[in-house]
Amino acid sequence: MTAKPIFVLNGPTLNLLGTREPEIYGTTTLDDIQGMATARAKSHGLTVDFRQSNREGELVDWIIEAREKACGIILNAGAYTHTSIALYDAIKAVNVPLIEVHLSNPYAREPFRHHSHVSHAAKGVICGLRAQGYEFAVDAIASLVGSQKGKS
Ligand code: DHK
Repeated sequence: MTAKPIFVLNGPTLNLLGTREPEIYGTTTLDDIQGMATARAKSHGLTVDFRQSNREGELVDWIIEAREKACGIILNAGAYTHTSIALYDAIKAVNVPLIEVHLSNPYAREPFRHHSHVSHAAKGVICGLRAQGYEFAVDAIASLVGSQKGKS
């Protein structure tokens, strides 16, 4: 088993999942998503360190922390996706594979959501698949870090 966890980092307002605009984000709560990501990671012989913050600087600190402590990063930066050069710079500064996730499909929504600073630094992007996108992101990190569990 890889010793380092996958950091799963969630940005602003994602703590309200389940009741926040359910027609866009679904009814799955962030606790539910944590459980899904944890179970999926376990199936690959991996673990997750799951966090949420409404503060940009805290997300930057966590990405920098991942440089030493994580095997990969899954990031849903919420609205900071579209505004934060600080997050872009932090991702570029760490040599850890990062998968960007969104519950909704930002490209099918308002024009201000069509640009992502995170995408420029991400290894891959998963959007529009709601909570299941986090499971696919765990699969992607497992593949990128060469997890052997489950391979025949
Ligand atoms: C979540 C948010 O909070 C929005 O600001 C993004 C993203 C989309 C999501 O779909 O998970 O635009």
